[in-house]
Amino acid sequence: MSGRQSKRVWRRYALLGLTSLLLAACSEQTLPLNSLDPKGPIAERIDGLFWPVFWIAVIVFFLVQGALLAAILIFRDRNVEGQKEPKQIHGNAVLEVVWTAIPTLILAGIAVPTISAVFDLADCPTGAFEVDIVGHQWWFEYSYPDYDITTANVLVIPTETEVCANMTSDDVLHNFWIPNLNGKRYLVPGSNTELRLNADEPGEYWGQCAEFCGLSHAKMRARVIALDQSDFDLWVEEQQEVPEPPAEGTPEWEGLQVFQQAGCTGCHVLAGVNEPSRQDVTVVAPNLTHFASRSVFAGATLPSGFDPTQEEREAALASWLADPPSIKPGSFMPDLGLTADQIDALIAYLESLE
Ligand code: HEC
Ligand SMILES: [Cu+2]
Repeated sequence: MSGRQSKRVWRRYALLGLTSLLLAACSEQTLPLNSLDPKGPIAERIDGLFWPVFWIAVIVFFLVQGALLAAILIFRDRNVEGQKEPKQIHGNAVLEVVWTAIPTLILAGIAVPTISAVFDLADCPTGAFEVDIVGHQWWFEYSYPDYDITTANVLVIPTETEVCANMTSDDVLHNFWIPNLNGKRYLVPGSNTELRLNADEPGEYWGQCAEFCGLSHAKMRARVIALDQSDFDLWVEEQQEVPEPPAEGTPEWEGLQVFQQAGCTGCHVLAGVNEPSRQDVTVVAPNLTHFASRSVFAGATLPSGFDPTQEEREAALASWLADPPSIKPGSFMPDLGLTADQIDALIAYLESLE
C-alpha cells in the first residue's frame, strides 16, 4: 500500500470510529450513568445549576474566540506598502479593569446559587427515610435500621420520599454515585457521610462506585430501584419474612445441603439457616436471605445487559459459583471447587429465595 492509500484507509477507520462513538452516545439504553438526566428533585437542583453555567460558558467562549478571530483578521499583515502598526493597547488601565471586572461579576453571580445548593444538599433533612450503606470490596451493603432488613447490590427506596443514606466503609474509600438521583459522595472507613436520594418515578437507576478501591473497582456497581409506596411496603414485608426451608428431597433442598456443607455459611448470612438475629453478625459477604428478589448480584454486575432472561441469570450465577475471582478479580469469595451438580443444586436453592 502506498503511503497515500494507507493514509486514506486510516482516515476512514478514524471516521468510522468517531461515527460509532457518536451513535453510541445517542442511545439512551447504553447510557445508564447519565448525570444530565435528572429523575428527582435533588438531581434536578444540580441540573438546574449545570445548564445556566454551561450556557454562560458557551457565550463567553464565542465572545472571546470571536474577538480573537476579529483581531487576527482585521489587524493581519496585508503585505501592502505603508500599512500602519495597529494601536497598541498593552497596559491600558480602563480595559484591564473592565476585563477583570466582568469575569469577577460572572463568577460571583454563579457562586450564589452554587453555594446555596451545595449547603442545601450537604445534609439530610430531619425526618428523612433512613437507610445505611456500607461499602465493601467490591459490593454495597444496604440495611434499613427501622425494619431489620439487610440486603446488597440493589437498594430499594420508596418514590417521592426524602431518603437519607448514612454511609461508611468497611475497608477502603468508596464512593456511591447514582447519577440520575444525586452527585457522588464518599464512603469513608471509620467515619459517616450522608447522601440524599429522592426519585420522582418508580424505576431502576444505575450507579457505580466512583472512587478507585482496588482490583475490582470497575465491577463495583449499584442499582437503585424506586417503588411506589404500596409496592415498597409489600417489598418490606417480603424482606422481613424468614424463608421456609425447602421440602426434603427437592432440588432446592439438595441446594440447602450443599450450602451448609460447602462452607457458604462461614461468610454468608441466610435467615433461618445460620443466623438468629441479622444484626449480630459481622458482615463479610452479601446477605442471601432474599437473594432471588434482587435483579443483580456480584456488585450489580451480573447478569449483564439490560433485560436478562432467567436463563441468562442462571448461567451468570453458575459462572459466579464456579469461580468468583475469574469474574471479579481479587474477589473475597474464593473458588470453592464446586461440582456441576452442586452448582445446579445451589442455583435451584438460591433462586427459590424470593
Ligand atoms: C470466604 C467467604 C465466602 C464464602 C465461603 C462464600 N462466599 Fe459467596 N460471597 C462472598 C463475598 C465476599 C461475596 C461478594 C463478592 C463481590 O461481589 O465482590 C460473595 C457473593 C456471593 C453471591 C452473590 C450475592 C450478591 O447478592 O451479590 C452469591 C450468590 C454467593 N456468594 C453464594 C455463595 C455460595 C453458594 C457459597 C458456598 C458454596 C459461598 N458464596 C461461599 C464470600 C464468600
Ligand atoms: Cu469501591
